[in-house]
Amino acid sequence: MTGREIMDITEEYGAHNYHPLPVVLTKGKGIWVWDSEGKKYIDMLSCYSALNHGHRHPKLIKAVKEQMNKLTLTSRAFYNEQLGPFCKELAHFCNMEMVLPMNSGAEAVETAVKIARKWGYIKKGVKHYNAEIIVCENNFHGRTVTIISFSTEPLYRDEFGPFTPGFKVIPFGDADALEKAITPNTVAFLVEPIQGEAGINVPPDGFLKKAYEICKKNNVLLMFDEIQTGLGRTGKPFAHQYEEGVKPDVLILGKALGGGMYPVSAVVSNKEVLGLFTWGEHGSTFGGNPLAAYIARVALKVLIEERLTENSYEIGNYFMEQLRKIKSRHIKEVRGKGLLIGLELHKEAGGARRFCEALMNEGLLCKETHDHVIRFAPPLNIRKKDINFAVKKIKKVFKELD
Ligand code: IF1
Repeated sequence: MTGREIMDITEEYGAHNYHPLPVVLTKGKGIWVWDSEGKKYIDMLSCYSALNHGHRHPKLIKAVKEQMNKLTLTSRAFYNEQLGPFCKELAHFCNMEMVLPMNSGAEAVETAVKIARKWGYIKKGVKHYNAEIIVCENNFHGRTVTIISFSTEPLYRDEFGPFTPGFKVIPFGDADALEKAITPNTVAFLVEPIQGEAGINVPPDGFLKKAYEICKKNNVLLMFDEIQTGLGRTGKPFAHQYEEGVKPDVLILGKALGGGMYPVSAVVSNKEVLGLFTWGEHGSTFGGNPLAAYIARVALKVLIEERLTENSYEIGNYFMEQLRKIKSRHIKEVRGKGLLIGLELHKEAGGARRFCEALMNEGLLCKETHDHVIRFAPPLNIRKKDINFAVKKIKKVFKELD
């Protein structure tokens, strides 16, 4: 089939819940992908940070093959040899005590919501069913009915009610609003340390620290959704580590935990919280299967061994510096941390989509987020010379579209 035919069949038989760039990818290796015509691109999206290790990392391929040749699924009706070591290694990596594995990010967020409510009833003494969870405007935590119930984006929400109650929304980055929103029924504050989908929004310095202190003082669980920002993406193992002394009660991970191979997500917390689940209360057919668990173990190992986090920090800072040097009347701001970078255009620039299309023609695959932000989030093992190549192309596009 030609690229055109593949796009047509996808639109004919696949639901139209996406609007992809007109490129059909057929192969990937490291930071590179190839389309159906053999054209080569740098992947500047990394599957929304699920490809922190790059495409088809050899050590991860080896892990998949090894485990596939041994055992793939067991269900949680039985033990398997990978789950325990995975939980231990991930807990240690997060400086926490316990892990509950799931598959998609949204499932992990749902799991966190459930355990926060249970903690509220059992430990905090909130009356059934009065538990409230505070979230932020412009949040993105996934697509389930409960999660979109507290989305503030009409597109994600409006046609899909009735909604799950029990959520309160405050402005992102506003510690005073958090303090005011807390009531005796508040069980948790759920927040992305950097808002990804909203346009790579970095909160004001000190916000996470203040949120931590406010939560401590009021006996409210602090839950960080680091599904997108975690595992080295922002130049620290976790984005919340940019602020000293901040320790979440619950950490929600996904995307890159699967090493670009397989969906793996997890809720990581302490025994006081995650220990409250008793058997039968929660679960998943695929969550914690030996294939997933082994892949995630190797994903963590590679992240550490190959210093992907450190590279993300160094190269991310370099990339951001270079982007800030680009002179164009269209650029409003370049922001981010590590290799999670947003370039915001002025409203008059005519939208980010046309820039992404022009970048695609130059061999860079980027995706706009909302209408005016171009996201740059390549695999974390990208090198300086690849960044130089990319910056040259980005400069060219801004010159041409000026
Ligand atoms: C889509 C954007 C990114 C997430 C955070 C939970 C989830 C996500 C912080 C849910 C997922 C995704 C999902 C994907 C595109 C994407 C996205 F386009 F919406 F803007 F990354 F920024 N928490 N993010 O970022 O995880 O259930 O999908 O595994 O929905 O189109 P999931």
